[in-house]
Amino acid sequence: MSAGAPIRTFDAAAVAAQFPILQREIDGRRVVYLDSGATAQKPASVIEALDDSYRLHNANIHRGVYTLAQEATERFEGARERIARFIGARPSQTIFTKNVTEAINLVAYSWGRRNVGAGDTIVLTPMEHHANIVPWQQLAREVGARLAYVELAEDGRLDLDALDTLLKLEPKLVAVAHVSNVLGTRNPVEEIVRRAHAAGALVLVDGAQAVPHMAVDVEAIGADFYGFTGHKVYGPTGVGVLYGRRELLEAMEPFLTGGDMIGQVDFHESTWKELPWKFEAGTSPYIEATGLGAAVEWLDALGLDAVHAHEQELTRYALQALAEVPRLTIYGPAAEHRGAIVSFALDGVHPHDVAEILGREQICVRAGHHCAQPLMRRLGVPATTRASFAAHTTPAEIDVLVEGLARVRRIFEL
Ligand code: C6P
Repeated sequence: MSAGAPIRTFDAAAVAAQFPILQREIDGRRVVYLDSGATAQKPASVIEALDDSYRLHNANIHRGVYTLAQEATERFEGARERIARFIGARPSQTIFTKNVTEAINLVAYSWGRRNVGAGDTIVLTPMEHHANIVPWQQLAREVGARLAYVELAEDGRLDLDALDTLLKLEPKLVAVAHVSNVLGTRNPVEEIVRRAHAAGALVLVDGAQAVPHMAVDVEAIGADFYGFTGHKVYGPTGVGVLYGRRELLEAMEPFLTGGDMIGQVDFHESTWKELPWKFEAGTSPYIEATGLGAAVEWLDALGLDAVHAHEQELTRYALQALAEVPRLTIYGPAAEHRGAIVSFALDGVHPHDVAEILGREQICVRAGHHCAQPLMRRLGVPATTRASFAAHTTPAEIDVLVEGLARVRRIFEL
């Protein structure tokens, strides 16, 4: 290791050994996967759970009375219980969606269309992913509401005084990322909820970049809605989760309608099932849910606090090592206010070129606007290069990244 204290308490290499894809060599090189912010790789136990579900327990849920169908239903609802426990929620308030994007749209349509009207304000932050901006823009356009953005401080944290100023507008909702997918900023969501509730606003938290990396207790946070996406939590694609406060969910109309979510259907009207099924129209991703259940079980076995401590130390190590790279700008706050994400730019080199050159050596990072174009505008850059870490990331992989950046600088004669 070239900087910082060695990481002793957490055996990331042993964790990495559980990921088949991380054993791959491409062109004679081991894959250095630093793109878990885009999607997490899957440990063998998750792949095996999916395989098991398809091989031995596949039948449509909530329908058949035969053993296979009962098994599939039990496994689906068992996964819901496991995932609910993982985020400190009740199963009835843990709704399966396709991803966090759908979770946010569900709230924007079912709650927003009923509760936000002309002249109302929705408060967002400039660091939101498009998934937590565009649904609110659509709602605002339809009902004549307006959006207001909390200012960022110089280091990429939210300016809570600016939030207080916006709360004087008596907004209906504050929608905020728990962790920014670009700046890595870990927002003080408990404090934001406290202030927003005192002003009479509800709070939706986009937990996509938080849930894989730290223990999240939605009830302790006090959020009215909290969403996350399965594929970033070491689970499969096609499944996400929306948690909502019971009385809000009960008062909301369904988002999507059709099969499975109904009580009775007559020629001209229908009734709905109770929570959470009222919001789960059509055949649910019941196999994927078992994969996500296995993923949170896997994370629980590692221990979220240990994972978080490891990733914090890794982020600190990365920030120190990257700070020594000449002509490199790092975006976002100090390690103690960050999740496992570091975005940066090399002076005079397009972020895509950086990612492309690193990619030739199988160092997988993401470059682009990261679905956060308003934030890019605020930072005054077209794009950044981003390294994001996971439980399996080792300090040696950070060293490989830093060596790769030295090669990029040599190529561009910086
Ligand atoms: N961010 C990234 O590389 P979906 O597509 O619904 O699974 O996740 C959307 C999403 C919402 N909020 C945040 C904070 C996110 O980071 C993401 C996904 C990926 O940063 C893909 S753009």
